[in-house]
Amino acid sequence: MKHTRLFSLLAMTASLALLGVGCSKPATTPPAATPAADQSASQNLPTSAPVTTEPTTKPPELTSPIPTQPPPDSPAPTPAPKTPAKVSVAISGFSFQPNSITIAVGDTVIWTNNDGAPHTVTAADGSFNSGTMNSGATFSRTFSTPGTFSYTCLFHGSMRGSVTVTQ
Ligand SMILES: [Cu+2]
Repeated sequence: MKHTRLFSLLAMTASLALLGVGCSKPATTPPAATPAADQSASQNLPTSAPVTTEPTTKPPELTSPIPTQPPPDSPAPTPAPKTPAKVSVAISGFSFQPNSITIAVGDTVIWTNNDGAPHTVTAADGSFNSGTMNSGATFSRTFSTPGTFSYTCLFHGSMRGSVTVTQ
């Protein structure tokens, strides 16, 4: 008799255990569904972030500095400091080429004897004189006073030139 009751009790516990296990199995499935809910929640977060953009308030600040730019600061009287120029006169074919030039005060005239024969550049008023210029020689003079200065070649009286110096 005792054995039968024990068997019945064991059977009952075994059945309860089976029921319990069976009940526990469906209970474990719900947790699997929760991650899906979390994913949906995470997807909502990024979409809400872009909505909170606040760059619309900056454009008015950028437009304000543009009209405030000061257009003045253009003092350009241009004193025009003349840079000394160098003018070349060739001595060729027994003539000064060009035989008449106009320069500014401070400019320099450079004569070059391209002839085979010697020549001179001699001022009529004696203010300057190159002396004998052999073939290929050069003579330069800087004119610091305005006026017209005639010159000639001491060897050939027909060779005449002039330098006009303007202020
Ligand atoms: Cu000459």
